[in-house]
Amino acid sequence: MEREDALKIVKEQLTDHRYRHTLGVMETAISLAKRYGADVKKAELAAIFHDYAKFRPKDELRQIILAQKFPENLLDYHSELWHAPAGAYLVEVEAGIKDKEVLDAITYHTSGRPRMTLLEKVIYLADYIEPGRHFPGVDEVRALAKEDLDKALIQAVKNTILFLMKKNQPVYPDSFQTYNDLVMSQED
Ligand code: DGI
Ligand code: FE
Ligand code: FE
Repeated sequence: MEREDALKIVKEQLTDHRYRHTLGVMETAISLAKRYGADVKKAELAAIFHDYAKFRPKDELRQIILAQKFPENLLDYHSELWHAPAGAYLVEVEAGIKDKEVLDAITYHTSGRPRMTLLEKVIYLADYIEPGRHFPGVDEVRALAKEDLDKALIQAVKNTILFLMKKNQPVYPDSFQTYNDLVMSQED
């Protein structure tokens, strides 16, 4: 699917703010894909669709997670996690995206997972550092992203976990497993 067609589909699903975020993720994902050798077209497509389901009703997202056999424990954790896997399903059914690598990058863009693919890492990180993001610590991750994809990703996952813990919020186990897997894969 061409960029303009994909953007048109996604624009209808999002607020203006979220659409601008999507454009930022797209540009950032393309640049990370070029830097680290990921498939640039797949990165572009996954970025455009990554938040497709962000504004769907929670009940609809819950039903999709149950029906599509996504891990049910997702439903015990924050509903912010649901738009990622349910979004991948909706993008396939409603927008006709069939590419499994693209759909996986959408599925894991919020929690990550152990043994993330290069494309999944690119999308997770692009979502975190796109120019519209302003949370504490993001500049440090932006700088790391120019040097080392995994080190940047570790910092992003760590910041997210710490952010949740500071608010006494539960952390989805896959987020911890993502952190552990990345740290244990570091060579030094
Ligand atoms: O959809 P976006 O806002 O662009 O970003 P996202 O898909 O990374 O969603 C992040 C939100 O999800 C963030 O506000 C924190 C929340 N969240 C709740 N529980 C968890 C979680 N994020 C992660 N990574 N792990 C959790 O356990
Ligand atoms: Fe998201
Ligand atoms: Fe996003």
